[in-house]
Amino acid sequence: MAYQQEKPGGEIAKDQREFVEVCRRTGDVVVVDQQVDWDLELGAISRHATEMDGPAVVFNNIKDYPGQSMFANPISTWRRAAITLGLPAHARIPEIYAEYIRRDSNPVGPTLVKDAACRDVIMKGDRVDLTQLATPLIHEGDGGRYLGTWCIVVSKDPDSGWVNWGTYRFMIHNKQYLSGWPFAPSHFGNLLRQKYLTQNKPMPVAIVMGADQSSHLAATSTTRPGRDEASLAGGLAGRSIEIAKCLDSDLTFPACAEVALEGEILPDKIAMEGPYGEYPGYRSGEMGAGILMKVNTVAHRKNPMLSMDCTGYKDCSSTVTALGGGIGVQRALERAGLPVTGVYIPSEGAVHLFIVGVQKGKGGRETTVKVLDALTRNRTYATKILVVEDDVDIFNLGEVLHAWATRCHSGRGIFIKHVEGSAQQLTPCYDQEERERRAGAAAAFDVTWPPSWDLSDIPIKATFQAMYPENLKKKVLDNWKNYGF
Ligand SMILES: Cc1cc2nc3c(=O)[nH]c(=O)nc-3n(C[C@H](O)[C@H](O)[C@H](O)COP(=O)(O)O)c2cc1C
Ligand SMILES: [Mn+2]
Repeated sequence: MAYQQEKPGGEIAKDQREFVEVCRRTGDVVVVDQQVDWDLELGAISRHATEMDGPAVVFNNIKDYPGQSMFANPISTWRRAAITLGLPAHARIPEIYAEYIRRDSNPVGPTLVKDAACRDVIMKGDRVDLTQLATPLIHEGDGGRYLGTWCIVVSKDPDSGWVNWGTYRFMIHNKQYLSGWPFAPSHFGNLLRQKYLTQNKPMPVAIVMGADQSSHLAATSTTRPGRDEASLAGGLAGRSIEIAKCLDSDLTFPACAEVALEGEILPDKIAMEGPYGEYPGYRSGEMGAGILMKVNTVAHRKNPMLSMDCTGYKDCSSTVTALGGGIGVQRALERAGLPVTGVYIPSEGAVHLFIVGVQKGKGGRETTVKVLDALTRNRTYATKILVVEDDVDIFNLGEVLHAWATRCHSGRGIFIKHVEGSAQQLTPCYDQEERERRAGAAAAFDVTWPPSWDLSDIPIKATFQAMYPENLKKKVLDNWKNYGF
């Protein structure tokens, strides 16, 4: 299918259905009316589509689930990240980053409304049956059917009242229970441990699906604790997001969501969870102890359109982390006083490879080691960090690879740091024993010229840009067509 060059018109979709419509106009969604099986077929189609950098998919005809549909891979390409931010679908990655930064710096508080779109059908108590929602078995070998992937998980700090939105995976345990696996250092993991488990209190929680993409993008961003993701979503959308209260608690969620599950994490129970085909691009872990959520209320629209990320190599998770995460990392490095000019976390590197741009002449060993220290302090997601000078376009992987291969001194330009307690356990190259200790390592590559070198010592790039006089370059470009190109 050919992509259209049409502008999405600058408007930002207010809910999931509008977003699908905008994607339809730009060729960024395929609507599948043919029946597909929730048992692996839906997942296989979604996986193949995202690996091709292809369109998102709406499945309208899911075996055993008449009347329900599924929106898969909402933001797994840069085109759909651009559309989410109201940019033309063909916007370049640096433009998408710049737009995100602009919107992120202008948060807009949410508006509390009475009605939520998802109240057409309500199941409560014993009538709750999670298997009545069209939930796929996404990959072969998954521990179960994952219902929460492209979801917003709502929780609250009972002391400050801060409401946290995040995206964390949840698997159907049985009709009334879900099991989950929030990383220990996530906001949800922290709140659960510090504010509920230690007091043996159940934690109220809501999981919503099929909201507007501004809210989903905000939920997946890397923000500081205490920052209101609903206001960030408002900034990303350029308008106040309508939020509604849960039926059973005062948790608030995007009022346009198609499905809302309300319940509580039980402090004294664990449940088996995983394995799952995860964002590093591998099936990660074995079935292990996860948290257990009792679902007390299910509410959904009459013909709900659920949402999912077909997690794995080049998924929504690694794409949105490239955006919100890259900018979060840049801010953290700026706060640490480093001469950073940009951060790119390419989805091909699955959140393990961070490319950090620094001002020309301010690189070298000292800066590289400081970047390595800053990026291994709390959560060690990056296992490879490339520090490059700003004459290298960090968004151009070819240029970055060229600089890395040629400028990084293999004898003295590589720095390694071992971490204990902060490593990301899903990192594929860690062994079981390291995972248990949350131990790991990160390497930083100094891809900059030594600051001690004179300008005259620095090799000149053998490129069109660098090797010819300005007036000749201009002449060549002006005559490009005349030469016969
Ligand atoms: C589809 C998807 C699934 C995710 N699953 C998890 C998960 O199971 N556990 C987790 O801790 N983080 C998961 N993440 C990453 C978090 O969403 C991300 O770290 C985000 O910043 C969390 O918000 P927080 O900073 O409010 O904790 C997932 C992200 C996406 C996009
Ligand atoms: Mn948060």
